[in-house]
Parts: sequence; C-alpha cells; structure tokens
Amino acid sequence: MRILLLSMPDSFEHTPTIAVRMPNGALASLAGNLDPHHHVAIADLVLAQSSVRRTVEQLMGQHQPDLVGLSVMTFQRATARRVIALVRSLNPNVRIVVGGYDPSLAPDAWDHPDLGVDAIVRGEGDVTFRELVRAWEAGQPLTGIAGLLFRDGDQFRATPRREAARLDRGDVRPPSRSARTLSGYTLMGRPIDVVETSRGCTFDCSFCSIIEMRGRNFFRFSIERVIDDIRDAEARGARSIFLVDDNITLDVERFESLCHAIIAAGLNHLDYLVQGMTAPIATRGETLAPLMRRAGFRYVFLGIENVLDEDLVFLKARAKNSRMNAAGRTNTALTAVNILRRHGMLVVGGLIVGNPGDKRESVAANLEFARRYVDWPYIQHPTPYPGTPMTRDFQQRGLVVNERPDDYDGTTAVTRGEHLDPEEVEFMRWQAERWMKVRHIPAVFRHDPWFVVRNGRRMLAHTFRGSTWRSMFGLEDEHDVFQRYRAIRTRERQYVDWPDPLERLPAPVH
Ligand code: B12
Ligand code: SF4
Repeated sequence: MRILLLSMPDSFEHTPTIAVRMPNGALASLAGNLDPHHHVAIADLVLAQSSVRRTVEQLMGQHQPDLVGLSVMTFQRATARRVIALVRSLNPNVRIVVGGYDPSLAPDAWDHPDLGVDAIVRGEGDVTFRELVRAWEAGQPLTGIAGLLFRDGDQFRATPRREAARLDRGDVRPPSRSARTLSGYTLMGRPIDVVETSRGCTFDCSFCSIIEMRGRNFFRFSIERVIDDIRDAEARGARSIFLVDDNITLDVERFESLCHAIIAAGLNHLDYLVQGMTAPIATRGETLAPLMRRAGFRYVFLGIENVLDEDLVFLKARAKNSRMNAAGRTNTALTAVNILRRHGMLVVGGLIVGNPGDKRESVAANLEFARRYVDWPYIQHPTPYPGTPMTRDFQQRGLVVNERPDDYDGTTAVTRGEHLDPEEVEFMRWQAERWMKVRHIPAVFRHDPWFVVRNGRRMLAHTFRGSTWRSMFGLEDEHDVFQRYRAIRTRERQYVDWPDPLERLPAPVH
C-alpha cells in the first residue's frame, strides 16, 4: 500500500516555528512498525506552516497514497478536518485514519459521516496500525484488531482496547526516519530529532491525558536500543535530541545508566532536552545532574505545575513536586531548579496558573517564581483536554467557559475560577512571560550566535506581536496590545486554505 502520514502544522505559543520545529515521533514509529513492503511517506506540516495547502497537494500528487494517516492533538482538530477535506477532494477514494491524543480520547469528534474518517486508532498505534493496514490489504474484517474504531456503513464500530505495548519485550520496532519527506527540523538553528527511551507514567496528575490514553504503567526500551536510535538520529543529521518520554525520571537509576551509556558511546557532543519531575531531581540531583551535564543535557523541562501547595493538591501534582523532611512535606521546585542550574543546565519551567481557587496573588506568586528561577517559561492555563480527571471536574462545576477545541492550546484561558476572570489571568501571564523570554536570548546567543544574529529580530517580533511604537513608549494601555495580540493569534490559526466540512455543525468537544 502507499501510505502518507501527516502531523498538523499548528504550533504552540512557547515553541514558535522560527525557533522550534520538531519531528513528530509517533509518525516515524508507525512507519517503522509497518510491514516493509509498503511505501510510506511522512510529512510534518509544521515544516510547511505557511504553505500547507500547496504542500498537501504536492504530497498527494507525488506519493499517490491509498491511505492517509493524521496525528492530531485537540487544539489541531479543526486544522485536521480541513486537511482531510482537502485530501478527499484530491482523491475521493483514499482511506483516512486518525490517531494520537485527540482521536483516542475524543473519538466522538471524529465519527461524523461528513468528515470522511474510515478508522480511528485509539492509544498506541504501532501494532494496531500495522494490523489495520494488513487487514485492508488482504480484504479481511477489522473486528479482530484491538484498539480500533472503524466505519461500518453509516456507523462506527469499536473493538476492545489494546493493552500498552511491552517495550521491554520488543513489541515496538525502531522508528523509520527515512520515511520523512520534508526537511528543516530545528531547535534554534541546530537540527533536532526525537527519541523515546520509555513510555507511560504511574502518577495521575489531574490535567494530564496520559493515564486515560494508556493506563498507569511504565515500560522501558533497552538502553542498547536507545543508543542505536540516537546514533540513527545523529547519522541523519541531528545535533540535538529531545527525549520525548512521558516521565523518564520515574526510574532515576536507569536514567543515570542512560547518561553513562551516552557518554560511553561518545554521543555526548549532542545537545539533549528532557522533561522530568522536580522531586527526583531534588532528591537525587547531586549525582544525577552532573552526570546529565556530562552526557550533554542542556534543557530540562520541569513539570513544576505550581508553587503553591493548595494548587498542587488541586492538580494532583503534589507527590511529584514535594518530599518529606524534618519540616514536613516541602515543595521541591526550587531545589530542583537550583541543582540543574548549578550544573550548567537550563530550566524550562512548566507552570499552570488560573486554577479555580486562584486569586491575583496566587497567579502573581507563580509568575514571580518563573521570573526569578526559570530560564524559559512554559506557563499554561488549566485546559480541559478530553478524558482527563480535571476536565470532568471542570465540567461538573460548570467552569468551562470556552468550548472551542481550537483554543485548547494551553495559553488561552478557557476555564474560569472563583475569583478571577479567565481573560485577566491570561493577560497577567502574557504580560509577564514576554519579558522572561527576552531574558533568555543571551544564553541562546552564547550557544548559537548565528541563529540569534539571523533570527533575533523575528523572534522578538513574534514574542511582542501586537505591540506598536506607541505601546513601547507606554503611550497605550497594555490591554489594547493584548487584544491585538489575541486577534493576530486567531488569524495565525488559519493554517489551511480549505473549508472545514463540519464548520456549520455544532462541534462536539468531548
Ligand atoms: C513530547 C511532547 C511534546 C513535544 C512535541 C515534540 C514532537 N514534535 O513530537 C513538545 C514539547 C513540543 C510538545 C508541545 C505541546 N504539547 Co505535547 N506532549 C509531548 C508528550 C510528552 C509525548 C508525545 C510523544 O512524542 N510521545 C511518543 C509517541 C511515539 O507517542 P504518541 O505521540 O502518543 O503516539 C502514539 C499514539 O498516540 C498513536 N498515534 C499518534 N499519532 C497517530 C497517527 C496515526 C495515523 C495513528 C494510526 C496512530 C497515532 O501511535 C503512536 C505510536 O504508538 C505528550 C505526553 C505527556 N506525557 O505529556 C504531550 C502531549 C501530547 N502534549 C500535549 C499538548 C497539549 C501540547 C501543547 C499544546 C502544549 C501543552 N499545552 O502541553 C504543545 C503543542 C505542540 C505543537 N504542535 O506545537 C498533550 C495533548 C493533549 C491533547 N488531548 O491534545 C499531551 C498528551 C500532554 C498533556 N497535556 O496531557 N509536546
Ligand atoms: S507526572 Fe507527568 S506524565 Fe505523569 S501524570 Fe503527571 S504530568 Fe502526566
């Protein structure tokens, strides 16, 4: 079969495409797990953000796919619908499969007959997609394939859920990066790739989709496989590697072994990025952090979530962000940040502000923490992604004020609290964050001077979009600038010049 796999062009406020364009790890993993006789092409549309329609038309012409698969997050839903409609207009007989977090957790949003989806893969797709393609190729029924919803006449039929893949037993084969057809992946000028070392998490933070997606479990690839995978990424040009594990810090000993293996394999000249919890870094950081630095880790995304205890309780993120000592349970965010920075790493600070009980002072305290201790802010608002405990809670309490999934990008406040208007929280975050981002430029300049020389002006223009000379001299209210910025952002979201087939119908959110 001829298969085209697409990831969506929609990007996130804190990872603007001028500086960050990463490959979607799911698509290479799917390609690597298909039977080898298929012709597979991958296109990450973030690489063609300004020419999505033309790129899809070219890809359809060039690869003549029998099947198009799309990987979709919730805020990319409307874009995906337009892409599907465009693909169908180019080839009405092509089969359409959707997968990833949104189709898995909100399948109802994908089964409308006008949309034209043939199958929805729920949860991990490596094995399910392989079996689906095999069955279609052989003209066999789909009923025996776990983890699927498929169109049967006017209806969708669901098969039983699929168990999470046992990575330790070799259920998932290595990714196929050679299937990628577009180029230009970058992290601030350095070619970047993504590598998985494990999947899953055993925590249950209320805002996170991971548990509903795959259950509470944690499976590891062998260290040898990870090293081979990094080598493959390097051989294809990567100079920075993002380890996209859900939670690599669940097993600190293994993480340390991985660092040793990276050093032993001579792969520590690459830059690494990783995300982790604060508690293990605060507890084990004195040995882990120097080792990470030697292995080449540069950026560590810390899921700090919030610096106030009551907010951590609400987010169910207290256990991963605190530890017991003589003084009782204490927050580990600051200790983790200090250890990482002391060992020469940069902290990307993941915080969530605008929780139901938040007052101005609570939001301000978190923003102040970020301003003082974080190198790159990654501050978001509570977002009701499908299937999370937080979403159920917000819905029951009637706190969701915006039901448009396109706005569920994390930096649009779509829920209200008891004390604060969502727009005011969003304004506070936006106003504070822009300056934090400017402060990071010297660190980038020291590492990648040419990138800053070439793109510094555009990066600043992106960060401060909505500003004018008048606003810069304080002659205009910042709220007016904020409204202009929001209008620009809304326009930016129209990535595909093609009508949305469901636009006039009420869009289901969950
Ligand atoms: C790494 C990561 C990122 C990286 C992305 C790097 C990249 N280009 O891949 C960065 C940091 C940039 C990022 C950003 C964001 N992310 Co993110 N991210 C993740 C994370 C940690 C891992 C995803 C991953 O690569 N896993 C490894 C791959 C192999 O697994 P997978 O993606 O699940 O794919 C499997 C299945 O889903 C399925 N599948 C996927 N696509 C398809 C397609 C087809 C056709 C088929 C058949 C199957 C299939 O098969 C795959 C293989 O088994 C997850 C989960 C988590 N613990 O937080 C969040 C997560 C995916 N991110 C999420 C979000 C919302 C975002 C942001 C909007 C920011 C935010 N608010 O958190 C931005 C937007 C990104 C953008 N496009 O600009 C949400 C998605 C929720 C939702 N319902 O949409 C998650 C689940 C976290 C959460 N909040 O719960 N993210
Ligand atoms: S620790 Fe991270 S991956 Fe695990 S449930 Fe919490 S946010 Fe999700």
